[in-house]
Amino acid sequence: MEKNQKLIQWVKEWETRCQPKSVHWCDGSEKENQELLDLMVQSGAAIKLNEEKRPNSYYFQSDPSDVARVENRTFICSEKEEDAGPTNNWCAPAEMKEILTGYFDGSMKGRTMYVIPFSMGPLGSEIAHIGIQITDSPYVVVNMRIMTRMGQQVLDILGDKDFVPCVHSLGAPLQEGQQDSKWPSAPIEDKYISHFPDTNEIWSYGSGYGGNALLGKKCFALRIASNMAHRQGWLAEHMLIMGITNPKGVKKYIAAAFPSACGKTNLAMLIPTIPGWKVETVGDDIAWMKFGDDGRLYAINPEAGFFGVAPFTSMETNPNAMLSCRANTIFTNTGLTPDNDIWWEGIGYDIPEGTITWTNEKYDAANRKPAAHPNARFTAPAYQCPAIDKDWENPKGVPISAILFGGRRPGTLPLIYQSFDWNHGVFMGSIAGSEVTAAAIGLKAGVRRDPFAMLPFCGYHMGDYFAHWVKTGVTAPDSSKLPKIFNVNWFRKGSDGKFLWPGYGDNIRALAWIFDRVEGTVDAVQTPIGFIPKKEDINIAGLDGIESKMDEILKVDANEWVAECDLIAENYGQFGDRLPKEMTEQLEKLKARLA
Ligand code: O2Y
Ligand code: MN
Repeated sequence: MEKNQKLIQWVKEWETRCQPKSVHWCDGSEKENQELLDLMVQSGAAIKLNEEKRPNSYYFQSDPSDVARVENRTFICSEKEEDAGPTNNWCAPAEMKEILTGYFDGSMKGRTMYVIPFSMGPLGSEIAHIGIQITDSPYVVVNMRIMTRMGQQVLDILGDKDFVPCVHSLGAPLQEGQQDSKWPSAPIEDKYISHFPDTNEIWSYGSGYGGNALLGKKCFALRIASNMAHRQGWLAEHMLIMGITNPKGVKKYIAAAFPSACGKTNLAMLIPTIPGWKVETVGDDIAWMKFGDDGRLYAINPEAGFFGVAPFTSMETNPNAMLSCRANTIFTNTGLTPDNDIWWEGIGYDIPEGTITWTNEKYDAANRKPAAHPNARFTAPAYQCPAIDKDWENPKGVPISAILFGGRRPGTLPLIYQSFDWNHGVFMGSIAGSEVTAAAIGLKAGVRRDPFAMLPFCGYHMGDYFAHWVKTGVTAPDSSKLPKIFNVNWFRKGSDGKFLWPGYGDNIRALAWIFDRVEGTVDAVQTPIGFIPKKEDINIAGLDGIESKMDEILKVDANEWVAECDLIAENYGQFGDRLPKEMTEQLEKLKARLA
């Protein structure tokens, strides 16, 4: 059948190990997809939603113990421990493979083993890469069909070339006659999300949820791809990609990195509140970037769908996301209404009487349990987004003019500041983070640094990753064509504890300044931390009561920044001699400018 001998051998090896009852090679067809969905409806794993309200869409409830990525069960298994760095859990590859071989032994008994050929990136793009995922989860297959380009056409392109082998098992073998559960998975202590960067392999065991199981996303497109990019001289980043067109019809693309749960999907799909501006979406989560023949940095979205957070997505906060999931969508862990539609907190209308929660109980406002899990998701095809960019599948990618970093910072950071140069921009990325107040979730209160929003996703030593960014600036074919770098902070609060900036569609007002800086049509004020806008250059027309807040919104307080420098130095300490000297220099220069 297939001529890729490595692939055939590899599938055989895993079939022997996992002992499934059958093996199914996914062709990605509509028929195959429907058969899998029907199978899951019959088994009780899925519910078909109301065809009138939510055409061709399905509803799933996960096991309550399997609801999100599990960072403490995620491992980078590089040969040398020091190559994983202080921000990753490490285990020696041989040791991890021995442990996991034991777990995988017979792990697919009673189940079908699916072989999913998938492309991260437009088929045939020079920036794209092919993976093959083995899984015993039909839920994973139907999700991968939305999130990636999947099926026979990928095998046709693969030929006898290399691929990234991704193995996944739910870790729930079925004994003869045993009734399956609605969401099979293994207990938390038996879950392993393991990456082998030296051999480009992924072995994931015990979880059926999101980033743990849809291996093309965080595991491949970020943790393994960041290693490939490091070796090969490109960038694999946790960044949205958007096109912005100004009222004169000039268009530019930007990429933006924000920690998880900072509104990346909302920004990628923003509807501008100032007339004449247009935003179009290329991707909402991941960017792969390479220099093109013209010396500019080009980005593709390696994904083909959105795995978006449902709660608090509404026609008011993100109409484009709501319209993206209007049909042909998989919903996981939302509430389910009596007429078989979905509902979640913040959807913008009252909960219908008789709604069932994600834990399959009748919703009862009195017991304070939400209808949707806070990490409930919709898996929706990207082409359904009304704002999808015409070049979102361009195999060449789109040229990036600006890169943004950001996080949730109630103090210290102004709405926008621009770096003085590339290395200063790398420094800005390296110190990004969010302020954590939620001691309740087991984190120490304070600034949680999330460099480049890659803390959970950088598959190698973070110090080497900073050095890779520095090197990208040095080796760029034409340094004058490098993207300009900015930091944004939508989350600054006033003394009353309220957000100063309105956010959402009004973020275009900050993006417009960034656009004009890239165009070279607007001046800036030089401060110790970088260039900030002149107050009058931010368009605040139509925003009630904002004028009096603009000083506070753009404030750079030297005392706050001196304290920030101490925190940066403390955080940098963990990287030891792998911290590039350029970052230490940037910190010293910042201190000198503040003095
Ligand atoms: O909880 C999960 O498994 C999903 S995590 C996720 C999904 C889509 C986009 N970003 C993220 C993230 O954690 O950054
Ligand atoms: Mn993400």
